[in-house]
Amino acid sequence: MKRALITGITGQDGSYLAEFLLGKGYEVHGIKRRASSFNTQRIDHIYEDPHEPNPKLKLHYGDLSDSSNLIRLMSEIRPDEVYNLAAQSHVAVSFEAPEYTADVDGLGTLRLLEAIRFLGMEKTTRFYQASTSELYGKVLETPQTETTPFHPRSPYAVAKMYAYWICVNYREAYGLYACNGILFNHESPRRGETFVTRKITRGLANIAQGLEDCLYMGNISSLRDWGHAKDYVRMQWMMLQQESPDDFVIATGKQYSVREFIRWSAEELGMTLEFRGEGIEEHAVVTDVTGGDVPSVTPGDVVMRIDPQYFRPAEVETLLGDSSKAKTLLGWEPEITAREMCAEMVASDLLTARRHALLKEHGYALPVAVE
Ligand code: NDP
Ligand code: GDR
Repeated sequence: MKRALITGITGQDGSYLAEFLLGKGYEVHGIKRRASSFNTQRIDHIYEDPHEPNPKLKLHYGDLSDSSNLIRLMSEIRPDEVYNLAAQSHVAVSFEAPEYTADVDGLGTLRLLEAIRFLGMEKTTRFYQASTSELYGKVLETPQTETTPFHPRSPYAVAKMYAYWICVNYREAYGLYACNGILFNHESPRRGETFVTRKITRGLANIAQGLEDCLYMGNISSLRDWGHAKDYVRMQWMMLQQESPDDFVIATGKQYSVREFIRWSAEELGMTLEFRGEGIEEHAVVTDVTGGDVPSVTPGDVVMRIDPQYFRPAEVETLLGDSSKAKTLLGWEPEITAREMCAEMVASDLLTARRHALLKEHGYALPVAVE
């Protein structure tokens, strides 16, 4: 039985990857952070009582900023495969907390690689690094491939660039089996609530159910290549099954604007939107309501406005990936389109919003968190 260690197991990708590896018969170990409240919601459904004999999923407290913790866990677990998914992964937040982001996203990767080397496991342990399309930043070539030059545009991207190169370096210097997956944006109903797609699907579902009035957005002209997290974690595993390590771009090859994603989400709920005005005056007006899922919205309502607080000091305006290498060498292709994913996310957030609305109607509602 193979043993895997996932850092960031409580995040979006970590939860899907854990499910995937358990399905393949792996023993899965995950690092979770100590928090003042429970932070395992995304993996509670696969959690196994440690008192049961031979649980296949084991969680350990740890943090990528703590070398001694990582060395101890690595020596106790002795994993065949390490998936380094843990990160301060929010680009906008990295401008607010650049030093922390550099420590966790950049040096955290080095700490894991050093733990493997220090324990003499460089010939037995394979390493996956969650690299990112943010490395391309101010894009120098479209579409972006494994050979497109990097130009990072945020403290997050700069930290991830260090992580990318330290993986390449440990592969070249010590023969470590280390791969970079240069993943473009991928989403799902488990996406963190402050990333743009989830903010939109959750916000509009809440508006439809009368729990919020208006969605406040940043740069909605931004273009992204959005895939589904389930498709992308499959590729993370595939990368570590090759004979020799390599780096791969993972993308769908299709690009849409944030504005388009807002329009799709509204359509899924039965609302037709018209975007009016320009720049920070731009707003979305409901022109038609056709579905039965929007009891609280009527034509003429403004459901989206621009708030400059969500603009970034430096923006990545456009990203579009070419994953031909992954298709040719590994036979990987995405199965879920961005529009299908949007529909799945809206359906999931609408269910939650309906539950909330029902509680509100009966006087039991808790406040709905918004960003
Ligand atoms: P999430 O933000 O959903 O998950 C991040 C995970 O890292 C969480 O489990 C979080 O724990 C954990 N974490 C954060 N800081 C630390 C720390 N100091 N020590 C240990 N664990 C920590 O990210 P995703 O699942 O979306 O992404 C996974 C990885 O892939 C990240 O590295 C991200 O940067 C990268 N990536 C993501 C893309 C995407 O579109 N989703 C695209 C390209 C790359 P907690 O739950 O406690 O917060
Ligand atoms: P990104 O994802 O920065 O690409 O990083 P995010 O969803 O945060 O932003 C995508 C684009 O939407 C614009 N935008 C807004 N973004 C947020 N979060 N909130 C808003 O209100 C808003 N309005 C407009 C952004 O400016 C941006 O252009 C994600 C993360 O998962 C990274 O960890 C990962 O490396 C990259 O994807 C690939």
